[in-house]
Amino acid sequence: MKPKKQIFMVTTSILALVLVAWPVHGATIKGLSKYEGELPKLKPLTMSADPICESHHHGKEVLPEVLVLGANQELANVFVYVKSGLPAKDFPAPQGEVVITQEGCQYKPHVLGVRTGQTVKILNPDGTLHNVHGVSKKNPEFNLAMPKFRTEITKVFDQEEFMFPLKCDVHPWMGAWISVMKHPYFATTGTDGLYQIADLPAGTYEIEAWHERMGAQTQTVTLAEGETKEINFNFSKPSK
Ligand SMILES: [Cu+2]
Repeated sequence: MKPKKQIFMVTTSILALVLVAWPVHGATIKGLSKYEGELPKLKPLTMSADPICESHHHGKEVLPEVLVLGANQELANVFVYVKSGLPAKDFPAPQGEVVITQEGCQYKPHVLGVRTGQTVKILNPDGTLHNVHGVSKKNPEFNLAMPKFRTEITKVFDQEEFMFPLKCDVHPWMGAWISVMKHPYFATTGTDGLYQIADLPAGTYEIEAWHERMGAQTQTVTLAEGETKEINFNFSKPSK
């Protein structure tokens, strides 16, 4: 092999190696949601209408999920997502399935995002009758009885639809919120109040944070390739 050709081949190989080892990194937004203001007194749920539900909690007090806080008023169940600014294209198909379980006659998770076309598995390990009622508008409304022997059903939502309620017609305290998303850029805060949305292409985005009782708020962010920015959200009780 001629030395010139050899040098060319070595250079090309090094270049290829660099490209493989140094892929284009997506941008990330992350942050914290907190609750500000006076803490309302939440009334514990009464599950005595169904002794099976009650028995799952072994006498422990169960609070409603309308306001779930961490030790320092970190706010859980805030759904953070990219509201606008994404390129108009189809995003990669969702990986795996989403599981909603009915545990101690409460939905877990309480607030969630799923992708259009993604399989949603709804479980009933409670050993009692639940009725899964999705009050969706863009997707067909559904109402499915889950007697104790019916421990699993699956649903797929074809239409993008923001936050519709899921409720149980047997146990009026049961409720969850589902958002059907056409893109993967969303996250729900836990009791640490934290969220993270990764792998975003560079761009300017409108980011919305939604809470079932305290409404939605938006912030605009511009992200360069590979950049990480922090966006925090403070929520307080609506004035009326
Ligand atoms: Cu139920």
